[in-house]
Amino acid sequence: MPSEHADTTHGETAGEAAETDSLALKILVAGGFGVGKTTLVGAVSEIRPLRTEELLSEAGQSVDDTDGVEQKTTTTVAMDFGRITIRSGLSLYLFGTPGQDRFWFLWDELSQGALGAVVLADTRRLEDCFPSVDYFEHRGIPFVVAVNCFAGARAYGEREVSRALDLDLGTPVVLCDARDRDSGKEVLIRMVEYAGRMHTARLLDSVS
Ligand SMILES: Nc1nc2c(ncn2[C@@H]2O[C@H](COP(=O)(O)OP(=O)(O)OP(=O)(O)O)[C@@H](O)[C@H]2O)c(=O)[nH]1
Ligand SMILES: [Mg+2]
Repeated sequence: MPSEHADTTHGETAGEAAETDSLALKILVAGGFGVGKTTLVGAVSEIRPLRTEELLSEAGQSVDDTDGVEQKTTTTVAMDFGRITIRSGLSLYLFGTPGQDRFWFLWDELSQGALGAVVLADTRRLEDCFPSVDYFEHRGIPFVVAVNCFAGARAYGEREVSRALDLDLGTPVVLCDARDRDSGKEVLIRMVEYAGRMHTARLLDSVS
């Protein structure tokens, strides 16, 4: 669940207290290997992002498919962590997942308490994000699909991507550049708005 910090002290009026209230939401940044998760968290984070990169080794060459990201020399082995303030009183704690199948065991731990997720996709290998899409769908965690538009990749529209991934109607697809702060922030705002709507709808369903 999202954590809420009400930094109120004795003697404050309700108005003053409201101004100092702050909400921190946990968001996952997921997707296949080398799709730009670490890049996105680093681009938007206002603190120095925590990274857990290790060099890609020769031993891993057969499983680490760097087609399209040939300049990639490292991979995330635990998680990325960053923080962004969306507006006064609302910040997001970003947790980037490791992209390789051998680190799946970390996902359940990472997704604990997450409001929602961003699934990054690369249209040159869209199938790599199927496991992430399945993971969040099965657990009922709201997510948006953010297509990281690599140079040289054919441009697909949001509808085409949605159809190719067989997404539930309403699951947002956003085009982005993971290296660009404003673009990444836009994705996160869409994610928070969507997750807010989903969680509210579920709450209303549960009391009706
Ligand atoms: N051209 C281009 N390159 C990008 C973009 N985003 C990331 N890259 C490059 O693609 C490579 C992969 O980026 P990462 O951010 O490490 O990908 P990742 O999803 O964290 O990778 P893993 O943690 O190993 O799964 C890096 O070499 C980036 O510089 C992009 O939008 N355009
Ligand atoms: Mg990474």
